[in-house]
This record gives sequence, C-alpha cells and structure tokens, in this order.
Amino acid sequence: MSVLSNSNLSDKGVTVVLGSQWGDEGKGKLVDILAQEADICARFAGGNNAGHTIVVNGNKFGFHLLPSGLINPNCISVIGSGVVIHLPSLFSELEQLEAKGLDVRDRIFISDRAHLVFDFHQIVDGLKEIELGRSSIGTTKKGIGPAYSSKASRSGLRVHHLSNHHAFAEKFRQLVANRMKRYGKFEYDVEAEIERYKEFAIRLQPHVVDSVIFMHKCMASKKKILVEGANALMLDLDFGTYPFVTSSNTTVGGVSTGLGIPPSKVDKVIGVVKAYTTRVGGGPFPTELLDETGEYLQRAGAEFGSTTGRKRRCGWLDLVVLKYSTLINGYTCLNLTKLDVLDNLPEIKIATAYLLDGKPMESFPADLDILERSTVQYETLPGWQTDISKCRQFSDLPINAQNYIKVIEKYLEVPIEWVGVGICREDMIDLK
Ligand code: 2SA
Ligand code: GDP
Ligand code: MG
Repeated sequence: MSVLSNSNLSDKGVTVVLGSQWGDEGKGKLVDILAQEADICARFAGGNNAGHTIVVNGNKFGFHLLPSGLINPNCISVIGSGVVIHLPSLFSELEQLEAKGLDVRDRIFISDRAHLVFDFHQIVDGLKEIELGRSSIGTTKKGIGPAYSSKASRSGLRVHHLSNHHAFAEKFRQLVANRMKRYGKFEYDVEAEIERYKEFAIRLQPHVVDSVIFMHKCMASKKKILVEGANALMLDLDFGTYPFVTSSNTTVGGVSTGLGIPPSKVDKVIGVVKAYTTRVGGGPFPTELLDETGEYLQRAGAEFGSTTGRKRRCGWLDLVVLKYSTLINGYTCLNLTKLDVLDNLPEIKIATAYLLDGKPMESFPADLDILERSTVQYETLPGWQTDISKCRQFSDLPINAQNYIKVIEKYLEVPIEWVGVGICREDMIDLK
C-alpha cells in the first residue's frame, strides 16, 4: 500500500531518484514508496558497494545490487549496462530476499553489457588501498574501482562473455595475469574460479537481456519507469570530490550511459537530501562535526554503513554542496529525509557559502587544496525540540521545522515534495 495519495511518477517519461550529497540520504526508502506505482525499477551504475535499507511492516530489507523497487510484487527490476556485478553477491542477495518471503527471481533482468566484478577485483581493491596508505580512499573493498578500471582499459569481462566458456576462460586468465603483473602474485585459484563461473553462467542465463531493447520496449508501451541512483553526486567520478569518489557516474548523465535511455526521455529528477550531511570513507567534508554534536547525529541517525557497517562521519547541512548538486542533476523536486534526527537540537546550522580569502566562492571547487584553504559560512536557525516522528502533514510540524524546510527550498529554488520523519515506509510527509 502506498503511503502517498497523488501520482508521483511521471506519465510523460522516466522518473529518476538521485542522491544529492555523499550518499545514504535514504534513496532506498523513497524508491520503495514510489515503486508501489512503478512497472519497472532500474539501476544504472555502481555495484554492491551501495546499500539501501528499507523498513516495511516491521521487516527490514537490505538492497545492494538489486533495485529497491522489488518489494512491490508487480514491479520488474532491471540492472543496466552501467552497473558492475559481482555474481556471488548477486545470488546471495537474491537468496536473502527470498528467505524474507519476497518472490523476486522471475522479475529480475540483467543487461548483457554489464561488466563483471570478480573476487580478484576485490583483492586488488584492498591492495590499492594499502598502497595509498594514509591517503587511502576508504573504499568498500567490493572491487568496484578495479572492475571499472578493467572496463575503461577495455580488458573487462561482460555478462555476455559468460555464454562462451572457452573464450571467457582465456580472457579471464589474461586479466588476472595482468593484475598480478601490476600488484604482485596474490593468492587466487584462477582455475577454480573459472569452474565456478561455469555454474554461475547457467544460473544467470534466464535473467540476461539486451537492456537497451528491453527498456525501449517498456517506454514504447508506456510502462511507468523508476530509475534508482546508487551512491550520490559528491561521489561521482567526474563531479565528486575526486579522487575521493566512487568509479562510476552517479549523476543524471549516468542514467543515459548506464541504461541506454536518451536524456530527452528523463522527465522527473528527484533529489534526495538528508537534513544534515554524512560521508563514509575518506575525503574532504567541509561541514563535518568532530565534536559531541557530530557524535549525537551519528547516534540519533544510526549512521552506520549499510554495506560495511562503518560509522558514517556527520556534519551540518551544506547548501553549497546542494546548489552544486542541483546544477548538475537539475532536480525537479526534492525529498528531505531524516528531519526527525534533528529533533533534540536547540539550534541547527546550515552552510550557506565557502569563503576564500574572505570572499564567497562561486561554487564547490575542483581543487581540494583550495577547498582546504576555504572556510565555511553558516546561518544558525533555532531548533524545534519536539518529536516530529508522528507528523504526517506540513501543518503538523513545529514552526521552526517548517522554517528549516522553507530555508532550504528558498535557497535551492526547488520544491521539497516529501519530508522523511522516521525509518518506516509510513514515516513520510507528502507536501504536494
Ligand atoms: P567504492 O567502494 O570504490 O565505491 O568506494 C569509493 C568511495 O565511495 C564511497 N561509497 C559509499 N558512500 C556511502 N554509502 C555507500 N554505500 C554503503 C552504505 C557504504 C558502507 O549504504 O552505507 O556500508 O560503508 C558507499 N559506497 C561507496 C566509499 O565510502 C568511498 O569513499
Ligand atoms: P540510501 O543509500 O540513500 O538508500 O540510504 P541508506 O539506506 O544507506 O541509509 C539511510 C538510512 O536512514 C537507512 O537506515 C534508513 O532506514 C534510514 N532512514 C531513511 N529515511 C529516514 C528518515 O526520514 N528518518 C530516519 N530516522 N531514518 C531514515
Ligand atoms: Mg546507502
């Protein structure tokens, strides 16, 4: 049952949900809600580094590689060509969802052009991090960067390669040998892995499609299509805090390159904005709070990585990041999430500008050394110190919470259409 009354998905084109900060904004929760009215839910980038937690009727579901729309039994899932797939993880995620009573097997379609992540990519991910030492990225060690490196260097293996075992084995041996040349001989049973993939190929075969044709047929027959972003804008390979980013395009352009959908077919872009900011892993974080308020947000927001269990770093909401994010993704509306986490704070700060040599900078800088030299300008707003978790309408919210929402809306010039006030599907205010 949808908790939202009006129609939320575009009937003119594709609806996209994207993370606007450094991830974990609560995209999965919104995707689950919107998927109640979707025919198709598709992923376009990333791999099982992503983690989305959804709570429905007291049951907790974790999605990593599979799209978060699967709780609707009528929603079909597509994994596009821009996604990188670790097959053992895919099958284990399928089994975990089935163990929770979800019948998903016949509703999952996977692009024949998607690249494969192998265990050796994960080993290399760990070795690269060790090599970087103090400047390590803090990756999830799921092999994402190394798999996209294989793709970009044109030596990767794709899903369709599984259909010719002999050719697959040849390419696989070459790929591992090449990585061992670079990183030294690591422990890895290449022949056992090749055998394992013989069985995986058979298991995967019923799910494999040409996702370009599949998606275009769905669009031609006016199916309602919801596209789910993984990771988020500031982790985008091109626009994020490079090199402290993931290795894919997590932004709106990734929808076209990762699903084969022309940009003109994207009609609605929903940005998911956490009411404060979090980041997991290394890299700059201008509004980070290394004090008891930061610890409070971490505890109250239960900010632990849903894939690795790592503590997430926490800080104030950053409107400089969000303005930059809005420029790139062109949000048509926003979902503000986790507003309830701020309930007990007497005052709340919002970053409104970065100052360099006393002057406001025009946007988020590319150069992390310049970012390091800048200082953050804040606006301080009064808190509401009231439990808002039971609020279901804008008018139920305390005036200071309403004001917080209005300040964000005004600065970004994008309407906030939903506000999250708790972990469950029902804990959402519809502002439309
Ligand atoms: P990677 O593994 O190569 O993609 O790591 C590169 C950077 O991207 C960050 N990253 C993430 N940040 C937030 N959430 C992610 N998913 C999990 C979650 C993370 C977890 O939902 O909590 O469980 O730790 C995610 N995936 C990648 C990563 O921290 C690096 O900074
Ligand atoms: P995603 O990667 O963007 O899908 O987000 P994650 O699932 O990794 O992290 C978001 C976390 O916040 C999850 O544990 C959600 O259950 C939780 N969450 C989502 N929305 C809300 C909200 O409005 N309030 C609270 N308190 N928790 C929320
Ligand atoms: Mg997450």
